[in-house]
Parts: sequence; C-alpha cells; structure tokens
Amino acid sequence: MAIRPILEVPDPRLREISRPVELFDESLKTLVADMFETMYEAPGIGLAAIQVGEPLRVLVIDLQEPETEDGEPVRNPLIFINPEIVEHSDRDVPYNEGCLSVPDQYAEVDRPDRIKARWKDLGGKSHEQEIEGLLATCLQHEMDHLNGVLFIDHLSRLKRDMILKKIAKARKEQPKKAA
Ligand code: GNR
Ligand code: NI
Repeated sequence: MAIRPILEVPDPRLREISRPVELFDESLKTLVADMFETMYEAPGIGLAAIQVGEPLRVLVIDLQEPETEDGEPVRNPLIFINPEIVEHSDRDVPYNEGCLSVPDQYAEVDRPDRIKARWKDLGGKSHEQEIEGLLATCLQHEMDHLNGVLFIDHLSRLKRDMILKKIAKARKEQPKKAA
C-alpha cells in the first residue's frame, strides 16, 4: 500500500471525466487500498480516484463518525465503483463542504438530502440503496469529481475566484515542500 499525492486546484487533471471500471482485477484492489491510505492520512472523509491522478470511476468514503462512548472514530470504509444516482429528493439541504483538492477552504453547497444510488463493489457485484444525511452529501461531492466538477463550481463566480485566489496566495507564502 502507498500514500499517493493528492492533486490540487488548478491542476487540469481534476477537470477530466473519469472512465468506468471494466476490469475488476488486482490493480483495482491496489488502487482502492492506496486511496483509503491516502484519505485516512490526509485526513478526509472521501476520495475520488482522479484526486490521486487515476481517471477511473472509483470512490472511497469513510465518515468516521465518533460513535463509541470514548469518542473514538469508528472506521466504516465504503467503496463505490461506477456509481450512479437513480433518484434524488426534491429537497436540497446546505452543507459546509471542503475538499482535499481545494485545501483549507469551505463553503455551503446545496444538494438533495436523499438519493437512491447504484454502484458496484470490488467484486463487480451491483448494489442499490437509499442514502441520506452526510453520506448523501459526501457521495454527491465525490461523484462530481468523476465528472470533473468541484464543490466551488456550485458557488457564484465571485466566491469561487476568491477561494482560488486565497489558495494561490497561501501557496506563495508557504510553498509546499516537494514530496
Ligand atoms: O474530507 C472531505 N470532507 C468533506 C466535507 C464536506 C463535504 C464533502 C467532503 S469530501 C472531503 C474529501 C474530498 O475532497 N473528497 O473528494
Ligand atoms: Ni473533494
């Protein structure tokens, strides 16, 4: 397993349309394992393959919501391959979103609060389930990545440009060490 570098705006690869997985082979398992390792280390609650430079329709999510009495996060790794939204509610809810590819910036985005999703697992088996709450928000955020869409694209141009400017400024002041 390996931690892979996460692409950040304005990397043009983040705008690519990812292609469906056709081969459910060992290299797919390695990619998914690397994505979990990268996501947990970041840390984040979701990651799309294109964020580590693989233009494949593969997502991992772990909300790591503290559920135990001692407040330890419970690991609940979820894998979504070739995900689709089959239905969504008409009701949008706002959530203060962030993105590992848009470092340290947050903004409210409205999305449907309930969706019915269909996807495949690592074995290529199909699943369909109704999803709500933070998982619905996160899954929609990740599915946007598969189509080259970032949460800042849901904001006004003014807000989006402000965020991109802030990131460029932060980078200039504190350049990242080479990996
Ligand atoms: O870690 C993440 N947190 C988050 C918070 C609110 C809505 C979506 C997300 S996903 C993000 C990780 C990420 O960039 N996934 O693509
Ligand atoms: Ni993201």
